[in-house]
Amino acid sequence: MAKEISDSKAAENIAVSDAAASDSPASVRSDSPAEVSSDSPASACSDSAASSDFNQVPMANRTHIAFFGKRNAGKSSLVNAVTGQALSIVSDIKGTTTDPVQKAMELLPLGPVVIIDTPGIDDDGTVGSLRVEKTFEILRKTDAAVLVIDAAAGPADEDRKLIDLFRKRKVPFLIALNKSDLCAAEPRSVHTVQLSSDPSDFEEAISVSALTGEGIKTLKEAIGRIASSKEPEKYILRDKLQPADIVVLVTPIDSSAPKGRLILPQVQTIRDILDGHAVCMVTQTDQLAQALSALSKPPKLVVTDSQDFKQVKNIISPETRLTSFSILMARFKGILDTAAYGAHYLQNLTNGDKILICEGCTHHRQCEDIGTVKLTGWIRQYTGKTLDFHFTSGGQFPENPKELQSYALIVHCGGCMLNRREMQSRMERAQTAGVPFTNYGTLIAHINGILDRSLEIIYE
Ligand SMILES: Nc1nc2c(ncn2[C@@H]2O[C@H](COP(=O)(O)OP(=O)(O)O)[C@@H](O)[C@H]2O)c(=O)[nH]1
Ligand code: SF4
Ligand SMILES: [Mg+2]
Repeated sequence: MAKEISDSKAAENIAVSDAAASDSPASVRSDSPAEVSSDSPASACSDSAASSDFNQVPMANRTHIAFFGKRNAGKSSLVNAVTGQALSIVSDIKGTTTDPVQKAMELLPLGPVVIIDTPGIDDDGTVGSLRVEKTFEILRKTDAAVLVIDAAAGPADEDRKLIDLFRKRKVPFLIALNKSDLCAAEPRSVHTVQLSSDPSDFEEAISVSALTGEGIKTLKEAIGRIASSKEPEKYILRDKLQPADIVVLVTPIDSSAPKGRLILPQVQTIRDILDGHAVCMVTQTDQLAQALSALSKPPKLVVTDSQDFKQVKNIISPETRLTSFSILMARFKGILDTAAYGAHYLQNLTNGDKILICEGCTHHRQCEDIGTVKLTGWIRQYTGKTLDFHFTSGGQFPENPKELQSYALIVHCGGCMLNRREMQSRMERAQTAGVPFTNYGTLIAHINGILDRSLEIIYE
């Protein structure tokens, strides 16, 4: 239920409400690194309401707003003040926030967001550096960042490093100078933070106090502004359809399909087609021929689960456009061009090459079955080479360019649980390391000789 933010009476137009989902412990706090950085499989992929409750906006489609800064700057206190909820534990003991804490909620007028509180970036020791690494994992999926600086202490080297990273990665950010109640400075809401001796090297900062509530309304408005300045809305398919076009979706329900429901890419595609006022028919592969014969005209497009590309290709007429959910997801996440290009690298593989297969979450049996069993078999059969397959899942994705360069090819799942920024960050890391990057659907279409056909609907 929506409720006014308690710390600012004036913030009538900015309200928060819980996504029903996020009361699940997994989505509030998650202790596994893989879970934290991948929107938590429990919350994203399987049973937590955070995104498997399809009445809620999936985590991956929410604007991710994260609070960064040194330990004790007041990040947790500010997260609590901005959301009007006691999400994070506040303490003067350094390092109290040990894992990123994230919560899906409505932040009006912005809409569905995930608010993320991170551990400090100045943590030391082995455990400390693991926490810092988790914080950087969060940065890879951050759509808008708030850098919290203790106003009394001023900016430190760690803050400057973070600002460099925000700038390099083009993450919109703002600086919150917290604990203004402790400063005797003149009462202005906006200050500047000098970052180096170069007079032009500064950033504006908003003066706030999590303790007194001063500046919180201004901060929330500013967060709304930077977060909504992100890219325009992206579509899965609807911009390629005319009203009343017919799209047939082929969704095999086998033993590896989740019980009693469809998976997220299928549900999202159905919704997107309906949003475009087109007509959607859903069938299993075995009933596809019957479904097609019941139509008075051929469909505009058939979308299939990638693993049934071959069967579906043999059932439909050669003139009918055909693509897969995974290819549509690659487009939605902004990686399709690279994925289509990368699929051609199969031809160049040689014996002993290492292939990295990445899954965006950990708990999806259907994808796991495709990634670890079917896909590896198809690649071996197609190339005729002896290949060395490696696997990652959830938040794991190599950061180190040397490690990435040890792979001849990276094949990623559709990434339905990862937000666009995270998928693009993975793709860019592979590109920077010079490693071809593709995805399941694109690669399977290539193996079946129908990649060009699968891309027609998108590039026509
Ligand atoms: N005076 C004052 N203290 C604050 C303010 N914000 C946070 N603190 C205190 O600073 C300490 C660290 O806060 P916390 O939110 O846990 O910092 P974090 O480590 O950055 O998450 C706690 O003792 C808070 O009560 C503020 O605006 N004013
Ligand atoms: S496509 Fe990737 S992220 Fe989506 S359910 Fe499958 S493994 Fe998880
Ligand atoms: Mg904290």
